[in-house]
Amino acid sequence: MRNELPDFVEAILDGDQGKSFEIVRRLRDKHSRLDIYHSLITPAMYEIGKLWQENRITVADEHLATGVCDFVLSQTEFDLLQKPLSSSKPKAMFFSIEDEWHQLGIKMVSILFKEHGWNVRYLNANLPLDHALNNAKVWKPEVIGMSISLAYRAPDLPEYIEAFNKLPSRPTILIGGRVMSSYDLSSIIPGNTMVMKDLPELNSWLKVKKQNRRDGINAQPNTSSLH
Ligand code: B12
Repeated sequence: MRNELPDFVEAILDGDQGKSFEIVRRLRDKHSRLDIYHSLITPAMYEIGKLWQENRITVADEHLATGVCDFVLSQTEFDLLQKPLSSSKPKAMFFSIEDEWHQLGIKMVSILFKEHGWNVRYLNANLPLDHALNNAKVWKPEVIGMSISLAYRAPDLPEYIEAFNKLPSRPTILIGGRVMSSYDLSSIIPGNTMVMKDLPELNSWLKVKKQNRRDGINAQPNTSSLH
């Protein structure tokens, strides 16, 4: 997929939805969603970040590229259109914490959960704790996934985790995002939280979960990724 990366970056910077989508559509014949998210769209957005940081593109260019990526991501979700809640499927909710506007990563995570047969609520970015908590109390998801990109937002994470840990439904809490893959935050993250560095790690966990469900076992988190 390395060959397509420069063309994809150019297409999103041009605001060219057709070309960007066409690149992804062609790759989808041979590659999984996971591969496309991990090896094309994520590195493309990191490259946009680098160009932005080096002042080689403007904020407007970066916004345009983000919008096209979001469009392409939504297209990859089309064959997973969710039917009304299916009681046989487990539930998972996802969001980025308050004042955290980065949302492409958590959107990818939510789509991968759908692909693995979950009922998903994707609550987008910038979700204050009380609203997240209310939704979790009423909907009772088995998994709550949060994303964080900005290092300065990390100090708020423990408050979210502690609040979800007190829920009687005892959800599994997943945390990921740029901050989690770039820094060791184990000192501020409560011990029973699953911190994931990337999508392949998430995908392995989802596979184990699926297999355990088939076997009638309630999957225990992989202790290697516990912090
Ligand atoms: C696009 C972008 C924006 C857009 C976001 C729009 C949107 N709708 O998402 C906008 C313009 C809003 C924005 C604003 C800002 N941004 Co910005 N942004 C970016 C950029 C270029 C790309 C982000 C992105 O989409 N990446 C692609 C996704 C797919 O990657 P990801 O989030 O890491 O997710 C992957 C994994 O981490 C993982 N993952 C993510 N979440 C989860 C969750 C779980 C449960 C799991 C399992 C896995 C997982 O899976 C994903 C797929 O591989 C990055 C550069 C970068 N390197 O990321 C900067 C970047 C994140 N931004 C940065 C900054 C500084 C800002 C601003 C403060 C700038 C400003 N001065 O205003 C504001 C803050 C706004 C706010 N309060 O949130 C810095 C952060 C630096 C830091 N140390 O914290 C970066 C790194 C740019 C830079 N190089 O300086 N930004």
